[in-house]
Amino acid sequence: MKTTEKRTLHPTICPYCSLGCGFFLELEEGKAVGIRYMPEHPVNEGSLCPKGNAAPDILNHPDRLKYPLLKTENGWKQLEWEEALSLAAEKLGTARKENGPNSLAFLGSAKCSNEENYLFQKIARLLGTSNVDNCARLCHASTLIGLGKTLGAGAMTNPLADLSNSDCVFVIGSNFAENHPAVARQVLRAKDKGAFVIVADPRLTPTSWLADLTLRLKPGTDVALLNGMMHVIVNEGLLDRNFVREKTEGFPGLEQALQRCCPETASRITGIPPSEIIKAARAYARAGAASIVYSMGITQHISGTDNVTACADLALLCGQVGRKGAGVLPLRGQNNVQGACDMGALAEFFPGYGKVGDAEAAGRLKTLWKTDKLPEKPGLTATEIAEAAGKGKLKALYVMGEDLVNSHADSSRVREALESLDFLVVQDIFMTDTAEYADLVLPAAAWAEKEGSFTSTERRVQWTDRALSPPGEAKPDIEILLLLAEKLGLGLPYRTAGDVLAEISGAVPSYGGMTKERLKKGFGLIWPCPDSSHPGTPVLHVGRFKTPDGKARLIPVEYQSPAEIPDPDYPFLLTTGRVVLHYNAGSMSRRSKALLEKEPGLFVEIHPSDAKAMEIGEGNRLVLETRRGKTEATARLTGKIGPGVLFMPFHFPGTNVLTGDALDREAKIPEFKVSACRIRRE
Ligand SMILES: Nc1nc2c(c(=O)[nH]1)N[C@H]1C(S)=C(S)[C@@H](COP(=O)(O)OP(=O)(O)OC[C@H]3O[C@@H](n4cnc5c(=O)[nH]c(N)nc54)[C@H](O)[C@@H]3O)O[C@H]1N2
Ligand SMILES: Nc1nc2c(c(=O)[nH]1)N[C@H]1C(S)=C(S)[C@@H](COP(=O)(O)OP(=O)(O)OC[C@H]3O[C@@H](n4cnc5c(=O)[nH]c(N)nc54)[C@H](O)[C@@H]3O)O[C@H]1N2
Ligand code: SF4
Ligand SMILES: [Mo]
Repeated sequence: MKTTEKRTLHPTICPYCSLGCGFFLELEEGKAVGIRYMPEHPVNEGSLCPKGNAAPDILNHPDRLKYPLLKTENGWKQLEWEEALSLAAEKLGTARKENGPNSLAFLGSAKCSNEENYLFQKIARLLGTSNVDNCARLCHASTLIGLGKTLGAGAMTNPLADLSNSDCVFVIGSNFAENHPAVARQVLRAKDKGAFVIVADPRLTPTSWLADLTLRLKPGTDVALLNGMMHVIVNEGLLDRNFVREKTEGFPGLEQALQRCCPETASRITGIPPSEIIKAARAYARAGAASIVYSMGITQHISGTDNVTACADLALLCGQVGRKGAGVLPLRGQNNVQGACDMGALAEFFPGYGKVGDAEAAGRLKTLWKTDKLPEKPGLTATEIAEAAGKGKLKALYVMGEDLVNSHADSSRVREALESLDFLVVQDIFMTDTAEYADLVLPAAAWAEKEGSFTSTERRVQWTDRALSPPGEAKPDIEILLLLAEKLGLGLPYRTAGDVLAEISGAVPSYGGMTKERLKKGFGLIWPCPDSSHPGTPVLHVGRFKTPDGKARLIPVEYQSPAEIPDPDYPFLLTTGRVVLHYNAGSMSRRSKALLEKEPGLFVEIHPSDAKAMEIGEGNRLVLETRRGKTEATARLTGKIGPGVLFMPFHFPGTNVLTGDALDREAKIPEFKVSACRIRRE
């Protein structure tokens, strides 16, 4: 802890996105009064984006939840913790006894620490269910599956700073200039050294301004683009034959499948001229070291897993992985989504990605947890909970830090599902639209009000200490969970986050060498860090892949069209995403005056030619309608999207009333990036 005259400086990590930028909170008389930059931090080197700069607003906001609240006929009633947790334990226990453990479901939080998510999934599994998941299901579930089956690990292969060593950066479906701003610095450094940057995105975004080649493909056509590029690479002999022979399996099958997708075919599907597909293929394959950077434009489709698989195939074909400057970089979303997944807050994975259903993985965990019973089948994913609740299969839901009413697809269905539950607990730092449906609301401490570890997108595990006290009677999630476990009779033997981390290091092999003391030194450790003398592993897949036989898999995939495409009734293609000033469903960023003043409400981008044809002017109120529902937004005219396409952020309530719940068959991620929509002036 550093001190200035009156103020104390407390090192911390940004609570918004997955980059894990560091800064100092300025404290005065126990209150957060500002921030101070941390130039020595290896990720952000001092700078922060607008959300990081506004982070203290979260801590000080008058809306913070301060007491446990029970819903009564006369509104919310304040409860003592003792009463609140007894009630939660009793209701969970009753549902379990009357309807079996799988009538319970648990949504973990990518905003909470590793220790909290580990405990959360442990409680669920000790109660007998694997119905535990987190928002990665809406985000990078396709990465976990797609990179898992090709490379053997569903995580970023190289650290962010290594992007500056790439000779070619292929950005596909990522708008990092707005959503992971510190990444832009590394790409600019690569450009300084002469790197060629390709950006494949249906929209022109601030990231596009970094591009030497811009590929404005039709939404949902990435497999065709990637197959078209690979076709060129194979036919022109630009592949890395030695790498393919020595380090991969499956080339003949891929080679054969690629013959069906020449650049002309890819062009018909994507709308990109064949010459540009060829140019991109040559630039990527010929580069000494090339990286693929991708994010939601790739993952949030019914073909999300296929998209990710095709990205991995491209990298493998060209030997562009496992080296300095050569890698596959899925930019993760939330500040601890990587960690929530590593900790097993996932329906189909135990901590450390042992598969639920695999007897050996279960055996190891049973020994560690000293239990003779664990769920044998994968549970319901976050995206299957609504349906199960609607059918009456789910009776009680415990939500720790997720605003599913505004972040899951088809909000009306989510609302109905929440209404049909016998019991809903929501543990959050603010009263969200989801919490409004709860029977019991539990007030949680925010990141700086507790201690624990958080894993960033580059697998960097960092520890933060408590800087200040939570408001009112709010408690750290870890404390709430430990008290609840006691009431449930689960008898978990920890007192602190450090104790939980000690168990994590036994349960998750890549965290084997991590202790609170080691994480606090410097800027954390990058997993895998298997033992106490291991320095961490910034670059994955050097020498061998993380598959059982050490070889990567080349897996062919075929283009399939999105679940819903525009038709005469719903002629527009609506795509949804993000802007720099707000964050996800907005519970945090909409509570910052500085952010809200600059971006105050829901808008929809429309191409000027469509606006003209429909006599829509800048700032007009529009009604948007899909097969799921209707919402209103303010029109913004821009040529940055194509004709026939609409773009909306989901930072304000309303957007997900429109989106559909068609799921990727393997990863169960919804297709947030494509819906058929119609519009009219209000
Ligand atoms: N400012 C800000 N930063 C954030 C967040 C936030 O809400 N606000 N959220 C965090 C989270 S949880 C996440 S997951 C990340 C997400 O970060 P990103 O993935 O960068 O976010 P998105 O805006 O959802 O989508 C990225 C881009 O994909 C493009 N796209 C849409 N459809 C397609 C397609 O079919 N193909 C291709 N190639 N591109 C397509 C969009 O036009 C968009 O520019 O950001 C994190 N950081
Ligand atoms: N249409 C559309 N929908 C999308 C997407 C899209 O691109 N388009 N993207 C999807 C993606 S990638 C994601 S990741 C999801 C995100 O979906 P959510 O995870 O639901 O989004 P957030 O708004 O970040 O919600 C996090 C919640 O955690 C609370 N919180 C913050 N800190 C803490 C804490 O320490 N403890 C507790 N208990 N709670 C805390 C916040 O107040 C907030 O209510 O949205 C998805 N939804
Ligand atoms: S880039 Fe991400 S981690 Fe860094 S300041 Fe912005 S929101 Fe925070
Ligand atoms: Mo995300």
